[in-house]
Amino acid sequence: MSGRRNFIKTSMLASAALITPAAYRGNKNQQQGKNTAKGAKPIVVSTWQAGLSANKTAWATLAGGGSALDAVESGVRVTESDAENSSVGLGGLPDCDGKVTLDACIMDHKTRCGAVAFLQHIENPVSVARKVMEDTPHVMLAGEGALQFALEKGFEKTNLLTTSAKKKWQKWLEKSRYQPVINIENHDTIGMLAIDQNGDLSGACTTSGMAYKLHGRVGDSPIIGAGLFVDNEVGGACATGVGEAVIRIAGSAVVVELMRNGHSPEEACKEAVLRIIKKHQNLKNLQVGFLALNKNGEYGGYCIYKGFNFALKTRAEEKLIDAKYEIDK
Ligand code: SD4
Repeated sequence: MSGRRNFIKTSMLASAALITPAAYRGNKNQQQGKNTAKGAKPIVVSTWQAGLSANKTAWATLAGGGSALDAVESGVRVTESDAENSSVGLGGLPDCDGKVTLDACIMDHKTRCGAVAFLQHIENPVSVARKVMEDTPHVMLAGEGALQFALEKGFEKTNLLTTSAKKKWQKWLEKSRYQPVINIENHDTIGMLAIDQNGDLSGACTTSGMAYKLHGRVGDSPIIGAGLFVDNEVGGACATGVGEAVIRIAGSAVVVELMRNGHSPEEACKEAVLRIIKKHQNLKNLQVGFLALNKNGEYGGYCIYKGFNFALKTRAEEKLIDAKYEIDK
């Protein structure tokens, strides 16, 4: 947990010392390569420690012969409904105005996808995203329209701002006076990728975004190709961390394209991380982690700074894995 706690914890406005791409220290001691889960079908992987319990629920679907799509939806719903998790759904830390606004998306093996952004009052945005995918000709609904759609579909309006999250926000207000100071909180957005018994892939990603973000800010998590991308011929990828950096390189789409061109999941995640490093002048606290799963059930993750981990579940294994990283700090 401690790695996760330190994952993102600074201000984008901070005039902190620059860590430039040229100055960063790569960790030379790490072995590069494939992580192959044996007998890896079905398989589910997801970001962070919270992924362990989310994977359990996803696994119940997969082991019963259910689809990867149903598995990832049911899996990430566990994290969304966990009031203790301050980065996703219920209990998520609010924006600078004290509003909990949620981003989520889902994508399946037929390249169908759905997303909601800047959605308030709905505990399980991933399920609204699935409805967008299945019941509309659109890919993404945002804000009031997304809420109206959710209510029409029978989702209940819920107060997502828990007492503890409200207290943290009020404390933040005292010092920060509505400056858009973000990244100062712990983060554990959930991205999940699964392959079912048919060998089909799906993925989901859901978050309350950066705590104390500007009202209206949308991150990478609901953006197909940024926070999540699935191509059933190749594999899937998802991202966690500073969403702006992920969006700038179309992160998850890049990881999938790198796998298409022969990279292992871990190598693909590393390449995407290196691209982010190359494209950003100041790497100070710019943390991003990618997680990828290919069609063969090989998986891997990579992050900028030490501290990102991901959860794996197969018939043979259930564990939390520390992702390799570029900067040892
Ligand atoms: C965002 N990528 O809203 C999300 C935050 C996150 O772990 O992943 N935190 O930018």
